[in-house]
Amino acid sequence: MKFDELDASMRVYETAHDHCVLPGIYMVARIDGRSFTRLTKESAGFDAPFDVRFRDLMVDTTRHLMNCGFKVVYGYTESDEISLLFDADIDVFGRKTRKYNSILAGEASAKFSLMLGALAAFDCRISELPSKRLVVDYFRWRNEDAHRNAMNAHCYWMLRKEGATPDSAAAAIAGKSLADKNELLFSRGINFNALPNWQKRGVGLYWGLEEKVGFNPKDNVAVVSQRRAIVTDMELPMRDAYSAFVGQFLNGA
Ligand SMILES: Nc1nc2c(ncn2[C@@H]2O[C@H](COP(=O)(O)OP(=O)(O)OP(=O)(O)O)[C@@H](O)[C@H]2O)c(=O)[nH]1
Ligand SMILES: [Mg+2]
Repeated sequence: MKFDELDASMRVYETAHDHCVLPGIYMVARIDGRSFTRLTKESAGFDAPFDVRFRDLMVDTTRHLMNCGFKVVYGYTESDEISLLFDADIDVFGRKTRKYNSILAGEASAKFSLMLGALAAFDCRISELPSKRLVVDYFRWRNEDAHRNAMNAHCYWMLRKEGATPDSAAAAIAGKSLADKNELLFSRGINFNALPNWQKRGVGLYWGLEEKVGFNPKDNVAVVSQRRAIVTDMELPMRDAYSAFVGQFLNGA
């Protein structure tokens, strides 16, 4: 068989089931650390429940994903996950989900591993959302997941640090309401409301303008110009205010 024939006959097995997201459907990718419960505990020695060094690795990975060839209008990270909202009109790779999933998981794994100095891997999945309302609901979901995770993680690690075993700490929290968990923390002197917002709400990244001071040697004067840069927001709003905040990235789309 000639190479051209072989090429065409084999290529079909790779591409026949390629899935492309239809025009007009919003795409959101979620990239999640693989087995990070073990990674954060065993290999890297991160503080629990929250570690600023871990947060900054996730933020820097998010920034990298916003700069690696896909038009991302909003990035969001909490715990070991990253969500990316793509521009509504994105058409890179013909909107083939195979390319988005594999490239984003690969770029995140490479960037995070290089910064950590140890092997770390991420998976990736795409949500296909047919309305602005569902995009807002998606980000509300992850924002509220961050809040619940933070409450559970603070309760769990407070009990562990008091000497509870992993099983007894988990059992003590299971089935408790948010109010009960709040009380439990308060009884040990921890005011959940006063904890840093990035722990309870996650971190948002979006494009803004940054001033850059240059120098014009001809006229011997300083010149200020503006350029696009990624803003890292550690003080995200909650609930309806967060819905309105996410809505601004969909305006004009
Ligand atoms: N110590 C520490 N752990 C963290 C921090 N942020 C996230 N994690 C851990 O990251 C893990 C993320 O949870 P999951 O994604 O559900 O679990 P996973 O082990 O990664 O499992 P898969 O995603 O299914 O592969 C949790 O166990 C968190 O405790 C942090 O700042 N410090
Ligand atoms: Mg994970």
